[in-house]
Amino acid sequence: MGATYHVLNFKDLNPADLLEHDFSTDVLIGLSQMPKQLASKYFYDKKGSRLFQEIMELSEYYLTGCEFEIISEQKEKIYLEMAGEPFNLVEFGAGDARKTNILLEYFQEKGLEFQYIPIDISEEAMSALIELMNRKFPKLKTEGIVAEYFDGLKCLNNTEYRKNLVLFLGSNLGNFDKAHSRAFLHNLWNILNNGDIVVIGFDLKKDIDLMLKAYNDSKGKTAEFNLNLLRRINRELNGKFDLEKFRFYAGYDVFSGAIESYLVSLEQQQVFIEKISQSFIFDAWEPIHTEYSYKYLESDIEELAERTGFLIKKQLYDSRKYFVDSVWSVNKQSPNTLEDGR
Ligand code: AVI
Repeated sequence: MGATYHVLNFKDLNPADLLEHDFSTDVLIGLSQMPKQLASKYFYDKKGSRLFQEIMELSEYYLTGCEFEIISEQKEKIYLEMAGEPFNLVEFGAGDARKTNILLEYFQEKGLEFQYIPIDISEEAMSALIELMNRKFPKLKTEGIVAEYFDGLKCLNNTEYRKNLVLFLGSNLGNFDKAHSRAFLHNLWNILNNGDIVVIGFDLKKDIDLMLKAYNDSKGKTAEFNLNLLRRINRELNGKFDLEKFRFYAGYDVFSGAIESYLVSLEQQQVFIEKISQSFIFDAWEPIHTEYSYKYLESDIEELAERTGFLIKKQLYDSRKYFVDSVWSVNKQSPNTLEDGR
């Protein structure tokens, strides 16, 4: 037993995937586009992962507290879905798995037979998690995978047949745009078996000021988290970004339902990135888009489940109804409707 992890290697991927997975290529493509963009998946280097932990501890960032409350108080409702047969507990974007720990403890107390498969993009976060698992749950078989979500899915394909409980907590799905969330869930549906359970955390649409405060926190942690991406480019790609010449901005788009985050150039400037042998010109007030954080209506969630082949079994809300952990089961009885283009 015990906990181990492996890093998904480039050799595990097919050549078409390689392009997608190179930081320098993504930076080159993203900064050559109009409007410029950098993907939020690159936030999570060692410093970025630590900053995200700090964000999760802020009361303004209500999402974590809400989900903590849901899991602490309604864990039995998830347990009841899984009692009876051995299963894999797969978690996408596990991070420090603080909320999942509550479930792991509870499942062990109840004598459930399962193995834990956390998937996370950050090797630093994964190695800390594996250390924690060895300390806290030495008897639990844990096999971590360091990979992006879509690649992590490919690994699951290889696991032996067992019932699956898939966790996608923390509103992580909200960082995908609509097309990517559907594609991810559709791929997940393809891999899973009829009756497997998926628990997805959705941040619900609410008072706009409250949502804005969560991303414009008074300690400036979210700004640091975004700016750290430029620091990462400087360190890993030998870039020449002056962080003082950019500011963070987050706004809410009522039509798309997303908090949209940007780094805005404070002056006209040219930035050289040595590893990609290219300079990028920024106008004064030109933005780089860094992140979408989508918020949902209940009807959005219902539509998403239906279109991707899932049945909603339970909606677990926090007491303020800010957040929902939506419990879905894989429905392979009726045809999946993703392809019909509705
Ligand atoms: C990981 N993800 C769900 C967070 C979010 O709310 O979009 C990342 C984050 N960005 C700024 N603060 C937190």
